[in-house]
Amino acid sequence: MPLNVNAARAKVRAAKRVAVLTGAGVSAESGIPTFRGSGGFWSHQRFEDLATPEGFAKDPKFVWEWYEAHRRNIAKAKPNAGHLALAELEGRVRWFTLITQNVDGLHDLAGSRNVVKLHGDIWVVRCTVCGRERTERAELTELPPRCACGGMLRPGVVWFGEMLPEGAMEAAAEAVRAADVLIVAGTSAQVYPAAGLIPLAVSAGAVVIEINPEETDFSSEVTLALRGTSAVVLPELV
Ligand code: BJW
Ligand code: ZN
Repeated sequence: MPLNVNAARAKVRAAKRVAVLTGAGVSAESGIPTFRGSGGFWSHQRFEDLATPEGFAKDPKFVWEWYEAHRRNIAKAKPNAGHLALAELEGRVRWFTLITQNVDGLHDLAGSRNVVKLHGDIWVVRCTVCGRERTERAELTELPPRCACGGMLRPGVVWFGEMLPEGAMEAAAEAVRAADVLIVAGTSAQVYPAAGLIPLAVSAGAVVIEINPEETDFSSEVTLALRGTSAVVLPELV
């Protein structure tokens, strides 16, 4: 086993407070594509059309068709060894917060409990007129779907230019500021404010452990960079 994993394991073992920041890469081995990079959604789709309120306003049916296909793919996916390792780690550390940018719900399915969802939840739908929200896992046949009030529903996710769910960023920042160790797994760390949690941890003096097969903009700032996939490295770490 590489030396870095041993060093990282010692840091995690010594930590009283652990925070974790995850991104799309942790679900890649469950069969859910990432956003950026080759094979990512946005290598063949314009994010402006699919992940902005302007794109949705212009063509809600197109956006919903994409999201419904994405929802069906996620519905088939199972948590992988990386998700399971994080749930196991939570059981061993008294003070643990899992901050995720993912909307797929796989951390919940793996058994993680204290989860802060920065970018919403793909299983939630919200009315664009009355604001009511509900969990909806069933296949949506009529697209775009409608609320009981007649208003159009939208996916309960956060698009570019939109505010994060109330309190989510505050809870995430508080967890990171207090953490002895921050594990950053499977994110390109290009989307803010989530990516800002990494320099926040560095400046607060936390040990930052990055798990990613590729380098990121923050690789040179982290304490330990573990180059590998999360379904392999996270179980080794935990
Ligand atoms: C593996 C692996 C394996 C592969 N194992 N790893 C300039 C400066 C600062 C901010 C801004 C700016 N200009 C604009 C902004 C704001 C904007 C922003 O950050 N833009 C940047 C692009 C610059 N942010 C926002 O708008 C946010 N809101 C906000 O700031 O509100 C305040 C405000 C309002 C109005 C104006 C200004 C400010 C909201 C951001 C919402 C992001 N939403 C999305 C879509 C969600 C819906 C959905 O899922 O469909 O969230 S975008 C997309 O990116 C998704 C992800 O959560 C997010 C992050 O992506 P992630 O997870 O990092 O995935 P990838 O694909 O990028 O990377 C995968 C990584 O995994 C790679 O590194 C691989 O190597 C790795 N990997 N296999 C481990 N097996
Ligand atoms: Zn409504």
